[in-house]
Amino acid sequence: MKTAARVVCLLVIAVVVYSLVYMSFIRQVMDSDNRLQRPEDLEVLRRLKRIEDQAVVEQKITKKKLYPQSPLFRSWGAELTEEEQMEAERHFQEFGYNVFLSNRLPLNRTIPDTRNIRCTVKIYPKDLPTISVILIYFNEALSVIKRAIRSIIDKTPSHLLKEIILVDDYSSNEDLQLALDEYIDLINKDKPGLIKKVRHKRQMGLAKARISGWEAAAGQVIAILDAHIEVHMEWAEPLLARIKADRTVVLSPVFDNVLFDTLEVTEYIPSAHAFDWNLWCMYESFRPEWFKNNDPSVPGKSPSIMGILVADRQFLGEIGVLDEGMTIYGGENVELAIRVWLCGGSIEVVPCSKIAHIEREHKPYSPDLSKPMIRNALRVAEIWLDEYKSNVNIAWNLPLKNHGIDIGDVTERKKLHEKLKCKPFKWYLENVYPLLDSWEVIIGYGVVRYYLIERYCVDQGEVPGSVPILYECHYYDPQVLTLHLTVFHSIVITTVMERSTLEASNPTRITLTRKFIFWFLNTNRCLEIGQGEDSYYHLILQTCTGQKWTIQHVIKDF
Ligand SMILES: *[C@@H]1O[C@H](CO)[C@@H](O)[C@H](O)[C@H]1NC(C)=O
Ligand SMILES: [Mn+2]
Repeated sequence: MKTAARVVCLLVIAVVVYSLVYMSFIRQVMDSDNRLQRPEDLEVLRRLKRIEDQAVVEQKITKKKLYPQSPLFRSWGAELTEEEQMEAERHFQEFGYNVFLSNRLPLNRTIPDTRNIRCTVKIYPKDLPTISVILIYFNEALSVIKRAIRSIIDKTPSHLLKEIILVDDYSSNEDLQLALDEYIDLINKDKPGLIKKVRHKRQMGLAKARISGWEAAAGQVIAILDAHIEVHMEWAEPLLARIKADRTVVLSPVFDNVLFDTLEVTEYIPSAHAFDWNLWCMYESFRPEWFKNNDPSVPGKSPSIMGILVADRQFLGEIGVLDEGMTIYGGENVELAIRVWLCGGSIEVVPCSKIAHIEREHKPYSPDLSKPMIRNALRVAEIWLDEYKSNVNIAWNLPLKNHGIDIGDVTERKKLHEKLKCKPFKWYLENVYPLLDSWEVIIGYGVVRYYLIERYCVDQGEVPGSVPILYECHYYDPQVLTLHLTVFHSIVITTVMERSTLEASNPTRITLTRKFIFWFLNTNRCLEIGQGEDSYYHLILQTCTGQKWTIQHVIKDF
């Protein structure tokens, strides 16, 4: 009773105090408002405003925007002189991010701690394995590489940081030689041998460059990173602790995005890494088991890895590091991921380990990357995908046989497959990545053309919305379709890029809806074209009149 009274009393006092403070605050505001209402003040304000407007006009005259179309200046750089704008734009064209700004920011700039609160209170053991950090680059801006080095040194416990290995995949910009070497010498004077440099005399491509970094490393754990990154505080400890507990896990930290123009760090929420049948990577939700933990700081299993990877150095060697036969760019990360899972390891994303990573606005110097992508994907398919390998052909709209693309010699990698007694790919699909549709129901793919007027194709239509339309054939992605035979004896057409959701093929919905065309074979309704009221031809579903479509590649008769 007494306690209750005291509580009530305290509350009353609190309310009174609060009201007093509040009232006095209100009064002050009102006072100042009143004061501003005086006519002489208003006149002063008006004059000030006029001067300000004048200044703005003058600024607009002197700070002319030289590159109104450039993405670099969309939300940055309004105060730059013309000379500065020219310099900034030139660097931007060359590197795809804001080098001008990077050159002016401190190498040890502070970045916001974006980790989950639970990460910040974790305590890690002192005796963790040592780490070699490998930075791979090709024509990176000097200040960006220096900042990566600085952040790694500042934010990795020095007794754990074995070395930093710079792998220069035959860059052509000159300051990556002498000027970078000077910076390296400066650091190595304090910490002899901390920074090593491997410079290739011709371009090796991503896979071989990474392998060369692995070969040069001596730490118990290796981290292979891009050079346009900054690590967050305590980035290494959660990775090293996890590998200490299980040497067969291959890990990825979580990337935050560093905006290419303002270089501000924006937080990315941890999620798993995955890929489509064209072996292009993407984010994917963690598995339900992870969500059951109800703890966003615990590592989550992941079907794949985006590229940045952290692993036990020897274990990575035992399972074959990376495939040397992969050229230039693309697919090497998926190859590693599938191999790790099938041959005795697993992959995890570690939410407490964060790395800020610049996403370039454009990739400089890169010719069309789809050629090496396709070649590498076919190579991965041949070595690892067993009976599912034709899905890669479908995804890239290549014929199933005789695609005519040289995938290099795969005998060594196939031997490795046998030697390691790796599981079949079906196991991976069932246990690791069930969200990847196995495409077993696909009966045809490619461009779908109207039989009479061959320049008309079925097209995905506008996105979002994806109501299929009739359109002039152009053979690009929105017209590369897959035809799925459903259990309802209907055919579902989707574009290759869309993940097909077959449960959507409700047999009562005989309409053209969103991404799908339901094409019923045994209800005597067909996908046809008909003249609309606007006198143009449109896709329609109607009682079959004998119109036909030709499908570029047919897998099974139907
Ligand atoms: C960055 O480095 C400078 C010079 O070494 C130092 O004075 C400053 O305190 C550092 N800033 C941070 C945020 O560590
Ligand atoms: Mn990158």
